[in-house]
Amino acid sequence: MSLLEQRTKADWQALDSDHYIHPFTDHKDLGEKKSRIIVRAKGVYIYDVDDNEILDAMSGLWCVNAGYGRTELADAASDQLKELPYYNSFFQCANPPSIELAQMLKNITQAHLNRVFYTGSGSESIDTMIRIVRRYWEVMGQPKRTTIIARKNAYHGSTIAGVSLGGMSPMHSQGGPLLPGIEHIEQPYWFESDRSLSQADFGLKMAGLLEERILELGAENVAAFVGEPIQGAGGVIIPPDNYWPEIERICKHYGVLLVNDEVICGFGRLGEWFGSDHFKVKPDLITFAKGVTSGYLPLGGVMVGDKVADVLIEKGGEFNHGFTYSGHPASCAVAIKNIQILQNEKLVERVKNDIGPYMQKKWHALAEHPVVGETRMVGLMGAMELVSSKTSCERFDDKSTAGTVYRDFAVNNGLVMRAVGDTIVTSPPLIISHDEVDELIEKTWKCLDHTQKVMAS
Ligand code: PXG
Repeated sequence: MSLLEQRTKADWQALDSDHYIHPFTDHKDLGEKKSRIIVRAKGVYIYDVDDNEILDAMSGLWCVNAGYGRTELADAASDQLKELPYYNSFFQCANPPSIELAQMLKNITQAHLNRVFYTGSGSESIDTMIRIVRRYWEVMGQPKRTTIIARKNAYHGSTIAGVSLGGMSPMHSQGGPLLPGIEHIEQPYWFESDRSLSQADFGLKMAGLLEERILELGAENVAAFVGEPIQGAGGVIIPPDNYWPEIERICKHYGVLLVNDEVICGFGRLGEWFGSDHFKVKPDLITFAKGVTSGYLPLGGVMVGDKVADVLIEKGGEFNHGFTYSGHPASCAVAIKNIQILQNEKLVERVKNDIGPYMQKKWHALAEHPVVGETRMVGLMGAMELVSSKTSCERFDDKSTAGTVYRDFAVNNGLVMRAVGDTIVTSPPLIISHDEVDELIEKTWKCLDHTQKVMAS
């Protein structure tokens, strides 16, 4: 008998509420509302225990790039688990999938990114990256270069290093003290600014904040600047085109390492393999996770550029860092198959030339709705701002209410989207069809109508 046949929905909900501590959840609230139990998925749709079909316009948590129900990925995991379920990568050992994947990653990333360190998640990738960056400067004979600069409202994970590097104030307010040696500058969020500057002037101004901070701290104390190419969890904040090239120029000028956190933007999301390719910058390191396996198994990593890797390998000796699951054979086997799917089905090109432009056009048409102040989208990663007044783009007084009204109505009407305050974000699987985009947009419009009605009442 399957698990589903043994229990009722009420059983699951009661057990869940009694024993399961969920991420980012108010459990008193959940105890009253009860969790939605998701039992299966196919393509772009997830199905709950009542068999409601819900279009997942978030790819799970920005990760199911190849879509649900890929038997090739399940088979890759199963075959590998039968052959070699686990062995570690410490003590001069390796396994074939982890080696093969390293070469594939080298091939799909920029030419100077030739080496990978494997982790089990995005947060572990961030921790690893911080240790690599600081170790690099020690080996370089500049041990004072420890400070890492990131942005406010950035998301870099939930471990203590991830929380500290991220710029989420609700996270900073719990469970301190945080990691020392981290600085935050303002994010390039044009819609939240007074919008008096052109996008181009705003891009230069916000990048200039990095230079100001480096000068305040003294370049000799700064190890790296880290940023998501497009901030995901913060609300799909797309910087002006000149922002990243200017950041790169500043990093180069002061000898500061440039790191792109590609946990969301990587593996085709923006219509290029990586966000740094879209913004045409050359990071010294990138962190990745999520889309590398389309979320089918946990895997993350750091791609280390030659400049840093050569120094660490030539002069660094043993790097005292690693995880039990670094280079897990089953996760790596799934990643290999997943990258082959992205390549064979030309999904990255599809996002750039076909489904991306198709969805962007329809998404931007939503800006006509009376409660939408701005729409933005690159590849298949987008956002819209809910506002009370279209002309002034003023927010609703009761911040986050409109976003919550929208999100709850959406999920009860067959559509998953995330609300970040009053910003609605979307990031559907890269395999979404034209008809499914039409369905997503139609449902979105209905959710907007509902939100408008509730907010006016
Ligand atoms: N960096 C970035 C850019 C991320 O988006 C992480 C690091 C951490 O990855 P792990 O695998 O440790 O979770 C992330 C994760 C949301 C949401 O609600 C976003 C993430 C995770 C959970 C929720 O948007 N991103």
